[in-house]
Amino acid sequence: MADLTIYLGNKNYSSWSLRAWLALKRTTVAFDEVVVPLYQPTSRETVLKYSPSGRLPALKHGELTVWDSLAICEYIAESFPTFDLWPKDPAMRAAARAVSAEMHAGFQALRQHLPMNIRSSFPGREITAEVQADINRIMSIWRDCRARCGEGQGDFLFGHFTVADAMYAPVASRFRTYKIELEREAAAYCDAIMAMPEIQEWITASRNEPMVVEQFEF
Ligand SMILES: N[C@@H](CCC(=O)N[C@@H](CS)C(=O)NCC(=O)O)C(=O)O
Repeated sequence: MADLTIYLGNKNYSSWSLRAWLALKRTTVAFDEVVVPLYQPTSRETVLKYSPSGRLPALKHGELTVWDSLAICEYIAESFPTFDLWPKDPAMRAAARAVSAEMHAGFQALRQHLPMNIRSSFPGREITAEVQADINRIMSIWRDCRARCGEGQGDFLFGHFTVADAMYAPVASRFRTYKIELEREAAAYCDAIMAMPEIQEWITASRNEPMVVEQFEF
């Protein structure tokens, strides 16, 4: 049993869980994981054993519990600094934190209308003006981040993988599930995220989950 355990919601649906897990997985440190199937009659009671907010993900490190995806990413970045989960340059780091916070706090329309369903493909969903506005803002964020780090600096938002990529990875998955039309650079970024071995491992696990949730908002 590792000293670190991450508690996750269903891998197919829980975008917040994916964010924290991906940041942790990228460190290559050993950890255990526990998936709690959400939206079952006993889910809330089980989740509350691991997370005081009643929501997942949550991370246990020894005696410490950290809940909330962004707080977990921050904690992982601080605990394992050699993995450079934030950009080293202060200006880039500030930008990476700003776009991560914007994802964490926003894009309600996108999250509501295009929920994560990483193992599935649902082309042709109606894209409302609000959802399109979220998509446009996300493409603009990605363009801006890529412009800051310069040409030929790696495939991720700030060149190498950072927490910002963990925060936007479920968006790349949603864009693929719903076959969203994207500008070329955004499509290339989504391809880079979806090709990550860690994402492929998560998708394989999501396919092995028997549960299907019809009505959800993750
Ligand atoms: N702000 C939280 C949101 C966590 C969240 O909403 N988790 C969902 C799963 S993706 C959950 O636990 N839902 C269970 C429920 O609401 O009962 C975070 O960033 O971790």
